[in-house]
Amino acid sequence: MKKRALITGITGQDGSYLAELLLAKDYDVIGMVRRTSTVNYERIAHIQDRITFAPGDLLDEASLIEVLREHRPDEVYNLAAQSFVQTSFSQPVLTGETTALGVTRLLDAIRIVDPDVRFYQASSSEMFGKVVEVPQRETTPLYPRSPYGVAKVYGHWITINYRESYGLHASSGMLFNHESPRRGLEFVTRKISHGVAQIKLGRESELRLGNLEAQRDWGFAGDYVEAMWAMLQRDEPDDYVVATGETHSVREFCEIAFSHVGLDYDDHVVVDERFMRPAEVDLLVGDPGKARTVLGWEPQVSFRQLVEMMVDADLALLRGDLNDLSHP
Ligand code: NAP
Ligand code: F7E
Repeated sequence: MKKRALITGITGQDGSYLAELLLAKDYDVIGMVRRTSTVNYERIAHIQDRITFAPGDLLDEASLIEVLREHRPDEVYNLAAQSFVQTSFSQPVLTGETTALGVTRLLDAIRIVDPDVRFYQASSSEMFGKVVEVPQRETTPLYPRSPYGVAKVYGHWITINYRESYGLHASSGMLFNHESPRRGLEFVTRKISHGVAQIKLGRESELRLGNLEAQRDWGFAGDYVEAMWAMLQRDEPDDYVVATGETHSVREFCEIAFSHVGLDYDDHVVVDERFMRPAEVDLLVGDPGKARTVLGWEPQVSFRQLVEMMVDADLALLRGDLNDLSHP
């Protein structure tokens, strides 16, 4: 019998890579999509005809119950969220409804429809925020620094609570930043790679950024979805940090991205207060030891390879060599 997986957030960066991975493993893939005024399937256009789409919204529990009743998945990957930290400061209540309470709605729908479903929650390194331990591991105390981080802490703990209260096979991936050519343009890595490509092609001259000293543990999204799948194949549900174990600053990302196309970031990057946050997460670096030992997971793409892959993809996209986001 073919396994069946439901992915919420299938139109997002991670949803597209996870759908590719599960299709390659011969799963039936059900993608939950919310109503939008225009279709936004750019990241999954190349696999769209192999996915079954199901209408639903994390804000509406009845729609989640309906999706589960109709499609009866074996595994549910909850990737949907209001995922942009900056927006969580201007829309804290919406962020809480989606990123925090949305997890409860989905867990409750699973409890009602089929408590044997295996559940993955997309937890985040933003939960560590103002870090109290370096590197951060599964047991590091949480200290979120944004409404997004606070909402993810809620989602993380409600997942643990449903596991302990109702015996659900519910696991959390505490994933550090992961990027790709399919990353949203508002996130700093893609903003830089896209900006570099625009400048290289003579369409822009400057790139306006916020805090260049922030440090992140950046990996490749295509590697990280492998860890999500591996967690749900374990007999016992659990929580895992997924990270590279290396940290780099936004400034370093700029240096490599600009120099890859023969430019100096100092000639083009302008610091702009508008992109600073009310409270910042200064340093993140994860310890992926448990994921390595228990899941056998290892990241394959290095920091430099990631930066160069993103710049090359944006150059190709802007030159018109690519017409969708199905690469790499
Ligand atoms: P993303 O590209 O922003 O995708 C978010 C997805 O959530 C989109 O498909 C979006 O649909 C969907 N969504 C938003 N609100 C929804 C709602 N009310 N109901 C149903 N769907 C909704 O995010 P990502 O980078 O792929 O991240 C995937 C998950 O991992 C998120 O939960 C994120 O918070 C978490 N995470 C990400 C990282 C990272 O570095 N990427 C690290 C740790 C954790 P539309 O296309 O319709 O907007
Ligand atoms: O910011 C700094 C900014 O928006 C990274 C989400 O996927 O990862 C992501 O959250 C850093 C911050 O990602 C700009 O201040 C400087 O320190 O790319 P970001 P994030 O906030 O780390 C976590 C793990 C998630 O879970 C989230 O869903 O870069 N920065 N200048 C800037 N950031 C942005 N966006 N734009 C700038 O101009």
